[in-house]
Amino acid sequence: MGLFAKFKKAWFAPISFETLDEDFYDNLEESMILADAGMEISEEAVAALRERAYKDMLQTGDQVKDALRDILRKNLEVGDPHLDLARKPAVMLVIGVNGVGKTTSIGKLAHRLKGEGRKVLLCAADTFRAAAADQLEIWADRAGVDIVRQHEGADPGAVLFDALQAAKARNVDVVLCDTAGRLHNKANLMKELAKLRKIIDRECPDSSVETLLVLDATTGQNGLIQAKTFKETAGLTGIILTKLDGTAKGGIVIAIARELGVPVKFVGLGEGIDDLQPFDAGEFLADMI
Ligand SMILES: Nc1nc2c(ncn2[C@@H]2O[C@H](COP(=O)(O)OP(=O)(O)OP(=O)(O)O)[C@@H](O)[C@H]2O)c(=O)[nH]1
Ligand SMILES: [Mg+2]
Repeated sequence: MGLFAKFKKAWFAPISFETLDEDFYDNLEESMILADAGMEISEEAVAALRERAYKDMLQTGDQVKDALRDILRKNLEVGDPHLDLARKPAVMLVIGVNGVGKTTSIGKLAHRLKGEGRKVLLCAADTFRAAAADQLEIWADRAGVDIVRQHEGADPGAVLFDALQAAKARNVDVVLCDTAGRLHNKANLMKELAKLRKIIDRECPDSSVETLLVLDATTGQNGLIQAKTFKETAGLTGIILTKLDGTAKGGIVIAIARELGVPVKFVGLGEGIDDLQPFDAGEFLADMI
């Protein structure tokens, strides 16, 4: 059983792939839309499947499933799903609206990267909310990695600056930077993210840098609208899709890749430290369909 199999529940599970009649195609399209894959993608995929079934004279349910996986996989191939950690200290700027799972994902990621033998440093640049740095510190302890933090209300840029100096001095492999999900308004938030990015470019011009947007899978298509704003202003290199354990709407993975053109790099499948997995399109489709 693959990683995603236990979340399969409401996706294609109730559909029989054995009889290729009108009902089958209608049900398939409907279930894809219900799974949040998006109307356009669902229509296109089903049309493509019809054509493929006819042209290749597909007979068995397994052949049909394989064809559908193949069609959907093309939507998921939108860039390298691996983190770029090549040039040290690699800096991962983790962004997203409040409550999506930024801090938790950083904790999980720190644990994973440390387990791979990397030296990790956390940066508490969410100074807006009281207790945000405390929460990150709890994760630093759990993962057994260092953290750079300041007092509440400190300038996030100053915290990041400190963290980057520490990273260089301590020969750190990767800095994971937590950011605020909410400021006084959205324009402020975007301005702050741009400022953080500038500091990274100035202090670590040769580093690998990723801007990872954290999205909550349970917010479905609404989350996608937020994501577009972040994409336009912050530039994104990857998505961390959290709370996939809490939804039957796994199709959102396909909609994200297609509508944002940014690869999902990790998925959150629970609240525990081990519940973050690298996203693998082949495995996902094998389990879901
Ligand atoms: N079930 C489940 N819960 C998750 C997952 N990721 C995060 N959570 C929960 O979501 C809640 C919010 O997580 P945080 O990490 O605090 O979110 P945040 O984006 O840092 O929030 P702010 O700092 O307020 O902006 C917590 O209760 C987490 O345990 C996941 O993959 N699955
Ligand atoms: Mg947080």
